[in-house]
Amino acid sequence: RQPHVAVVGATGAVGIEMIRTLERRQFPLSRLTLLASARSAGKTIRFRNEEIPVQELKADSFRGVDLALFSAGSSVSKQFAPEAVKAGCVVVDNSSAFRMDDTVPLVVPEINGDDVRWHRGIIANPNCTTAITLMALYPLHRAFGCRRIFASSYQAVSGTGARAIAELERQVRQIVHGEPVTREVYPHQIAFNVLPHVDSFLPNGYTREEMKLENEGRKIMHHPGFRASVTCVRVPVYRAHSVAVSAEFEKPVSVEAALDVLRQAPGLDVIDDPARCEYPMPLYQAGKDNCAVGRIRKDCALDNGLCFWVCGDQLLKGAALNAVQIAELLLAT
Ligand code: A2P
Ligand code: 11C
Repeated sequence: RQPHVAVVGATGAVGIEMIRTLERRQFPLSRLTLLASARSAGKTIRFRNEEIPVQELKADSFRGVDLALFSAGSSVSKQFAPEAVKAGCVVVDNSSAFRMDDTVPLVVPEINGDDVRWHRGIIANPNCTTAITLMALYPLHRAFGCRRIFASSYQAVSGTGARAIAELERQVRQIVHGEPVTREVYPHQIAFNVLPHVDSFLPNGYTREEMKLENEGRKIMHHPGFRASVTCVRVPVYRAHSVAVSAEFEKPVSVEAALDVLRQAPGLDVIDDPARCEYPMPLYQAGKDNCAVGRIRKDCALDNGLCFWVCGDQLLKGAALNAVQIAELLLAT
């Protein structure tokens, strides 16, 4: 019997991609239930030539549902994922609510797919910047043993959600028409600007988003000693995150050996021909399943160090695609 699948947050930037990804990958499901807030009840979303009505999420929404993909924020996940599990449903949760819970696997299928086996009803999907960075870092870690990284991210507004996409569009229009710029989502104008601020600040001066790379990276790579010093930056890009990484390894590394490793890594393309101005860029990674890595060079300030630049569609590998890949693994195990 094929599973009855629900998408929670079906009208959001990630939810829409989850629905498209289920359709595109011909995920075997018998029925699709779409859930969002009361504001969206009555809207319809097309799936496999059918207009499916969006329903208001309620505690009893999961009766008869086998598998639920959640992407409606942490507070919705905290409140409703346990309800779904009680109803016998397995949850793949894209929020940060359960990622660091020891009873919840945190999975990137290309890295630690076996971890889905020990779930107790909830499996967490990693932070988008973390997932994209690890797609390139993990194969290098396996080959050379990564000690630590220094990284800066360049994160697209769609990471914040549908309202932030609208904010960038509106501000660009306002500036072009010489109108006053209005703000609703970010603390500063995002159009023609960059904000060194993603998520909320912690007592150590980093933001929550910045610390996710170390904390989630340790769990996903099974590497408790991994260290990461990160600056996360919001840029006026609609879609696809980029990360500049300097990584220090236990073993000596060369660009050639790193390229060999990266060319064989699943879910990753190498685009690296600086002489022809070829390197990954978010504009061209948007809409692609694979992440892309380039600008691979020896780090001139670290021993056994490499610098690289990795880009990925954070709504896909950073969220919806990874969640659907986890669901596919669940069906296969
Ligand atoms: P809605 O569109 O009805 O507000 P994004 O990250 O793009 O902002 O999307 C967030 C998603 O989470 C949307 O689908 C949104 O639904 C949904 N959502 C937000 N709050 C709730 C809630 N309290 N209950 C159910 N869904 C919610
Ligand atoms: C952003 N990465 O681009 C964030 C959004 O941990 O799931 C997702 C935050 C998270 O703003």
